[in-house]
Amino acid sequence: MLNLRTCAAKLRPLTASQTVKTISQHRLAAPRTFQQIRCYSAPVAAEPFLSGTSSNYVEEMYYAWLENPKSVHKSWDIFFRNANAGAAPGTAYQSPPPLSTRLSTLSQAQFLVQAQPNVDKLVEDHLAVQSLIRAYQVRGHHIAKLDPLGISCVNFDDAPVTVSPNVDLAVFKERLRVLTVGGFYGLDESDLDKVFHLPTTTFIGGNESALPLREIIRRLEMAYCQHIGVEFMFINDLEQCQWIRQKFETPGIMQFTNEEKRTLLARLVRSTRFEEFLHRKWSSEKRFGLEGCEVLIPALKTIIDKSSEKGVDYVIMGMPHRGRLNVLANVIRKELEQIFCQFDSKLEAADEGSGDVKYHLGMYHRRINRVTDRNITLSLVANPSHLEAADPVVQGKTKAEQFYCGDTEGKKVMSILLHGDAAFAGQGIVYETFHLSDLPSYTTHGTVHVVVNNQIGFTTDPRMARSSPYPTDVARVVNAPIFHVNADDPEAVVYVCNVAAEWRSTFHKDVVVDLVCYRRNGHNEMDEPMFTQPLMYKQIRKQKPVLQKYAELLISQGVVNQLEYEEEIAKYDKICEEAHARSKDEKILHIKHWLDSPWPGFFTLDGQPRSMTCPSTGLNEEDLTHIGQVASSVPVEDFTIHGGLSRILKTRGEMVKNRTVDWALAEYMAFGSLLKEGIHIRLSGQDVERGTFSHRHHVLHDQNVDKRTCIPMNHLWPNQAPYTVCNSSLSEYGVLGFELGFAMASPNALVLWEAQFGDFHNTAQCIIDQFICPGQAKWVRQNGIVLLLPHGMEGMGPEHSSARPERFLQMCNDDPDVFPKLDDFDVRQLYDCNWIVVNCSTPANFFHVLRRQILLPFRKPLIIFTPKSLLRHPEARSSFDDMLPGTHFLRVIPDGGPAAQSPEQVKRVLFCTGKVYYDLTRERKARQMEADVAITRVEQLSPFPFDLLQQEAEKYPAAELVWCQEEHKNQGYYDYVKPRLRTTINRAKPVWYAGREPAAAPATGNKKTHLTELQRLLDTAFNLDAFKDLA
Ligand SMILES: Cc1ncc(C[n+]2csc(CCOP(=O)(O)OP(=O)(O)O)c2C)c(N)n1
Ligand SMILES: [Mg+2]
Repeated sequence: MLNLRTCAAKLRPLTASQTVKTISQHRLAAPRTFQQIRCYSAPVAAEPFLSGTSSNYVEEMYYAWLENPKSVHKSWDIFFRNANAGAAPGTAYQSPPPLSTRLSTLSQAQFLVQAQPNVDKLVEDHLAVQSLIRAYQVRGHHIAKLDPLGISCVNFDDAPVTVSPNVDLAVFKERLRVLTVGGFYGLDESDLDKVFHLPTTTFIGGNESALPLREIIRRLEMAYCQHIGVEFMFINDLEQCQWIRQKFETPGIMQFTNEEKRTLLARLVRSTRFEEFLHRKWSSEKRFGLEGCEVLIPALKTIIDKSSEKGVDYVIMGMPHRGRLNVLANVIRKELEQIFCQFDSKLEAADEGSGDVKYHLGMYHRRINRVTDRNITLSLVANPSHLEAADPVVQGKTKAEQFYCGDTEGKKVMSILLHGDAAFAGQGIVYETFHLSDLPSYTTHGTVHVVVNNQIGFTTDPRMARSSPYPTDVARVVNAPIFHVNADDPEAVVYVCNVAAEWRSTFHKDVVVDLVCYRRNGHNEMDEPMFTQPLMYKQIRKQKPVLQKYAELLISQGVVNQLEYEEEIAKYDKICEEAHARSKDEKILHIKHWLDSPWPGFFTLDGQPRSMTCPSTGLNEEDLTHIGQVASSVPVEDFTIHGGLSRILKTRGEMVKNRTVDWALAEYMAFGSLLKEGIHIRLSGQDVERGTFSHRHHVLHDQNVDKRTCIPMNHLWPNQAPYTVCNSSLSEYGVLGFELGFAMASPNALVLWEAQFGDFHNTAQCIIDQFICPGQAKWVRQNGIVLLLPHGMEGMGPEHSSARPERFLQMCNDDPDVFPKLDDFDVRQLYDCNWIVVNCSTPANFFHVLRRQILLPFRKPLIIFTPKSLLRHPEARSSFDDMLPGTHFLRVIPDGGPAAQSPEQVKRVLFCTGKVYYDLTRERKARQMEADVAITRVEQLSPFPFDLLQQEAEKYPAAELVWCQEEHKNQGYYDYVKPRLRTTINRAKPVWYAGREPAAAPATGNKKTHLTELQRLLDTAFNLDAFKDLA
């Protein structure tokens, strides 16, 4: 009996009085002595194989068995079970089961175990404790006290609980109802003082490996249910989960020195007093203040400090309106007078362009980080009002900066993205951007996301703004941990920000900090929030500002005294006042001071292009031949390509021998030649590596070795720039934004985004409308991104037919009614435009326009409508002769046939652009009208080649002028071209239209109708009487 009871006692949880501290002390101490309850002497001595020295070993084994019975040998498992079950001395040991288990032995052991209901209870209790720990880890954030207002809009119980060592089980049972299925897993009051071994999946023990249940609960509450709610258990990587547990569970881990507390207070002073200063000086100006989330400033500074400590020296940020001026002033350290003078409505703008409101402008600043004493560059990307639209742009810029400094793992350059709660949940671009985060050619190796979760979006509260419990749930798709934190607890905020930065530098993955806060004022300072959120705002009115709360706390702790606190305030107020006085000396507003991506060396010191000329974009014969040969070969050994591809490369080789190029080769020539000149090229978009139309084949795939690829373009020249070609995710908004950001980083790169079909660009409309089209006008920054938009009516139906040229043309800034008076027309006109829109009809012209993009002394976005059927059209070929030195991009290609020889005989000039040219020439030939009708191709639509078209029109004095397009009349180019053509001829003649009727859809879905329409437009184009009655 004695033996049985002692053995049972060994396996029973310890009582609270025998805390694990005692156990661990014993476990570490040598020689070991055991208190009575832990004493093995009697039963152990009775076992034939146990001696005094082996008992240590047995004890280790026993602990291991308690945690996991499978972790010990089967024989020990049976021994411990039997001993626990009360086997008589000497009988607990069973020899290991033979391979052919003797049933009688096994069933005897099982009988022993089953005979003891206590064992089941013990196992159940341990399992219950494990489940309990897990429940806190998985769902503790649901009952954390995250909402400073205490009116949590998240639909979880938020019953505040005071965590004291005297755990009140009734309270916890109620709380755990939320956390656990079936309450408390069968544990009850009597279990509170029992000691349980802690699984390896928790760190609440610190140095202890077992704790009384009461303490387990208390520590879990401390870790998971205070002002920090950690959401991470969905992450499917054990090491990452352990890392997070360790950061939040380790007892006493959230400690701050007095110095750190004082720094935090000083940062809160700056943040708070900055808003107060603006409010005092410009009480009726919109500034989208930070009041209610002042802690954002110390939060960001903490992330930057920690990242700098870990080796980051360039941080690229994107953020919405809320608190932006404060971030500029106190995080990026923009000179205060520069910010204040933006409020002066009388200042004139120094720079051309529209400029932008102060809370959209960007910034670039390099300074010393005072905490780490290391240089840090901070850049805030300018953004439009469109919330979250800057996210992919920031990522693209970050990727580019990493690329150019060889930072392949994101150790030096990182991005921080700020979000509002409503926008983060509502805007699809957030999701698209998250899905770029782990793709090899798009990853920035981890972004720290900070959500200013003021629990409202303009006038809409979260119940109406999202279907997910948290605004941050979108981040779960990429396994990003999410740290919710009560923004009224500055130390908790700083703690999670430190962890977030460490997470990023450890795992190079995204992480989210959700600052649960409130918005003290209306959406902007003019708004009355009580109209729509009366109860919330009654509560907000009662809310003590966080600075006051924290100052009182530190004063009560003796960390600072009242006087020091007041001095800190006075010091910063004085800084603001002095800067304000200086701001009055500013006479002119310089948007240039708000540039987010300077290109040192590219412009003159005062920001002008270094010349106003563009050299010939032609290339010498050897280079053309060399590039052509590489493009038609496999430049690595033992590499088997697909037979079909071999034939394609062979055809290419023959073209090179014949000194001709098709579209794909022309592109190759342009890219290859720029690479030689040190220009990095990045081509991104859906399926661009092969090309949607299977014409490009820039990445070769070994047919015998999985994932073995070769990019011949990277085997062209010894010291060439790298070529990046990357199939993107199926996103337009995200990927185009990303490439735009990539192109922002350097003028010495050709960055191209290709749409699968041109019409898909409209899901990226925001990037086109808000960034590409007006970017330079709003933010004085240039961008040379190229959009390749497959376009053309091929009878493929309403989709896939139109890249919507009319939309791009409608947004061009050239005046339809004014003939520009320019000296160096072609380059100057390019300099003045907001973007360049072209539709090339020959491969050579495509080659030239790509090269011109880089050889120009400035950068403009370039929109190219690219062909589909012309990719393989036998006539759509160019000779090397059109690409040699001295040749250049042709804005207009005049007729070179009989019509041009006797221009005065010509009865009609057909102006057109793109692929319809080939239909027109075929038809003209068939009708033998080559001397009657001239066909002039407008290759550069915008800026409009007024000068060249004027020459063309004057060349054919007797001719009618007709614009011909295959697109419907209300689409395509007609509306853009007609008034401009009229201006070139001083409105002396009408400009007629030959093309499809106006329509709602871009094209018919019926092939026959398509062909009928085409024939009809050709008939009109060549019927010289077509416009007689209309004249
Ligand atoms: C794409 C887009 N849609 C609508 C708006 C208009 N708008 C400006 S702020 C705002 C509310 C934003 O709420 P939230 O993201 O929570 O940020 P907060 O203002 O609360 O900081 C809205 C709807 C916008 N700027 N962008
Ligand atoms: Mg909000």
